[in-house]
Amino acid sequence: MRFDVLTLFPEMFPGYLGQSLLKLAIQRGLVDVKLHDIRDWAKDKHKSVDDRPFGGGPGMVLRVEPVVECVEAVREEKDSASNAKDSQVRPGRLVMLTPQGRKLDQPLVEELAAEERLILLCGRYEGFDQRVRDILEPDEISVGDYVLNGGEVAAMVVIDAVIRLIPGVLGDEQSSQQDSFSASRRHLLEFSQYTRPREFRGHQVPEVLLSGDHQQIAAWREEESRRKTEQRRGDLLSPRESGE
Ligand code: JBB
Repeated sequence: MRFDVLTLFPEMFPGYLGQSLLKLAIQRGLVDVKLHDIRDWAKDKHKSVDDRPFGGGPGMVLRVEPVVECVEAVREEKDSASNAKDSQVRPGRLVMLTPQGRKLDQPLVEELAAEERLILLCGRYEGFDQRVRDILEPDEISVGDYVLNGGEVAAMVVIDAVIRLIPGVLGDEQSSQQDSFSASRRHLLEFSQYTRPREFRGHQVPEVLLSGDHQQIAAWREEESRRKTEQRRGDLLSPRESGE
C-alpha cells in the first residue's frame, strides 16, 4: 500500500516512520510512504504558502494554488515499484485531515486499508482556503474533537491504524483481528493483561491466569472485557445513545 503525505513539515515524519514495525513493513515492500513538501509548489519568490484571510480576522489561511498543484502533481506520480512497461497511475483516495471531517473509527480504518493508495493532505494555520475542497473534493477525516496545530499528527494516526491491517505487517496475524475495535469485537475493550512477576508490591496476578485451564481463562477474560467496557465505555455497548 502506498501513502503520499502532503505537508509543510515533512521533517515531522522520519522519526515515526523509522519505528520498528513500520520500518520492517517498508523494508518488506508492504508499505511505501512518500513525503511531499507543499512549499515546493509555492508560486512566488518568497515561497509563500499562507496569507491573511479575506474579510479579516486572526491567523493565516493555507493558500489554494500550492495545495491544489501539489495534489495534482502527486496524483500523476507513477507507482515507484512498477517498471516502465506496466507502470500505471493510481490516482488514489485523497484524504484531507481536518476537524470538519468524518470522525475516524475502526470501520473507517478498515475502509481505508482496502485502498491501494492514500494521499494524505495535512493543513496548518487556520485551515485551508475553501476552494481546495471545492476543486479537489477530498474525503475529510477528523481524528477527534480536539484542536491540533496541523494535520501531520492526524496523518500519522491514520497511517498507524491502517498499516496494522495490511496482511504481513504485524508479525502476528491474529492480534489485529482480536483487538478491541476490530469488526468482530467492536463493542468490547481489551481484558486486563499481566506478565511476570507474579507479585509486585503486594499486587498479585489473578490466580485463574496461572491455572492453565484455558476454558476458565477465556471465560474470565470475556467477563473482564464486559465489566471494563460497561464501567468506562458504555457508549460502545449501546452506540445509538452516545451521539457517535
Ligand atoms: C488541522 C486539526 C484546519 O480544516 C479546518 C481547520 C481549522 C483549524 C485549523 C486547521 C489546521 S490543520 S488538521 C486537524 C488541525 O477547519
